Amino acid sequence: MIRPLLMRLMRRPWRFILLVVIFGFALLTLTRTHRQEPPPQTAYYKKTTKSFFPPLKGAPAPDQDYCVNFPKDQLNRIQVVLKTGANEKEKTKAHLSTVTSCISNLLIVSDHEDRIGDHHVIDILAELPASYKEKNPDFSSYLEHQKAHAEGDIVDYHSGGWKLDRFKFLPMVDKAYEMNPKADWYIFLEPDIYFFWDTLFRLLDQLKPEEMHYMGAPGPASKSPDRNFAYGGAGFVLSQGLMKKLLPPSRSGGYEKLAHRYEDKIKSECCGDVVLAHAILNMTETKLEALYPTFSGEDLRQIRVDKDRWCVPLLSLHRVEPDQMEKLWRWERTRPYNTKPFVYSSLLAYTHSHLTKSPKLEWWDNLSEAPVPNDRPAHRNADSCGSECSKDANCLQWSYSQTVCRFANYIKLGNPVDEMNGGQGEFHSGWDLKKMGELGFKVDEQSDIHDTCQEATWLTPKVRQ
Ligand SMILES: *[C@@H]1O[C@H](CO)[C@@H](O)[C@H](O)[C@H]1NC(C)=O
Ligand SMILES: CC(=O)N[C@H]1CO[C@H](CO)[C@@H](O)[C@@H]1O
Repeated sequence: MIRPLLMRLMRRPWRFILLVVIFGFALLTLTRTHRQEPPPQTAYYKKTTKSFFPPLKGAPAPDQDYCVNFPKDQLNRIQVVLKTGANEKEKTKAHLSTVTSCISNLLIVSDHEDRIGDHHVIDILAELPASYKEKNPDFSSYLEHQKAHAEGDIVDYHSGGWKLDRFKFLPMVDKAYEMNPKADWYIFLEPDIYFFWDTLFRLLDQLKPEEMHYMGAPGPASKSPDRNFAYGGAGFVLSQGLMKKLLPPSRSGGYEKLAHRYEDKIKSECCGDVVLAHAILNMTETKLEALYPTFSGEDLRQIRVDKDRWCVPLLSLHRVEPDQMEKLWRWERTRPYNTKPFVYSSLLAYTHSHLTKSPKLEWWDNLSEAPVPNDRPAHRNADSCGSECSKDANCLQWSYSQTVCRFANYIKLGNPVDEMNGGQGEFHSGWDLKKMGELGFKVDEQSDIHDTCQEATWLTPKVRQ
């Protein structure tokens, strides 16, 4: 077939040339149009990642070391910083015995110097130039505290503590770099943040530390109308490449500190995380790579699991109380193990374990929001509300109280309701197990819930222009 064709072409070379020209032209236009239309950026991508910190196998012993399989070699690459305050001692202790218990090179910064167990807590405000504290009412509680401390008294910050919080951010970043200038990644946490280390390592493993990275959840609009900053309450991550540019060497040795450079800015701004974002943009021209809801900043009762988030890796939770911190840590370390990343729907096995017994709870408000239209039979009683929810394609959970039936297209845990309920009577909540099952939520023979998602969908960072 081919041979005679070739011979015919050889006999009439102009045909051959024409063919090549046409083919070449077609190829050129094809690549042209390809270059003109870059593929649209998708919100999610799929990527196989390896497990770094698998839970323990088998039943835990009473004196179990939950750090046994923590990847210690990763500690050479990361510098974790815990920012706390004198009035957060209980939370800090809980954090140090759970989430940060495996971080042997942890840096703890606070508004006063302290010892907690084996840990030295640094008074990071002591690093600030004297000019910060002069004629600055925000520092009056700090100065009183220091004076009392020097005289051997123990005093609480009471209400003054939160005013000082914003002043910790810049010297905290300065200190982290000064203490460990070679780390690939700098991770900043607060004592009520729960952090899933396995998710962090799987995320960092996909990135190059020498590139510029400033990652976290965008802050709430109430703090700054331009939400282009990483909200402190969700935790945030800076790369080696970024730190190098953020803190250039100074002529007199050491680094040009942020706390000096942005003193005026921090005095006039509301919040430390907002000013840090400003400093990062000003020094490195890097904007926040928003990875919400992987960095979530939400708490256990309010966190929303829905179709879109079902397979999104979960990295941080916020406002986790000390007792919850301990319970969740124990659960995470001993849950049935699979090699997949921890995603939003994995959390349901913890928050919604009651569903292995019943799809309903009494005296419970699951934070369903959308009231069903008035004329529906759903409002007759709790059972009707539940059965109407199962007929609605979008309804994943419902609540019934005071003759009002509400649906939601998400799954939340919510709160217990006082049985007296202000004399307002019954409060029921229910979840639609059939639709949750279709999404991947299943209870096995051992009444365990696991492996809810087949393949993780990682978030593409959102960067505001
Ligand atoms: C950083 O801030 C300084 C002082 O406000 C300003 O002069 C400089 O142009 C800024 N640089 C960038 C890159 O925005
Ligand atoms: C405790 C709580 O947050 N309850 C809420 C439950 O949901 C209803 C409807 O949205 C709200 O009105 C309640 O405040």
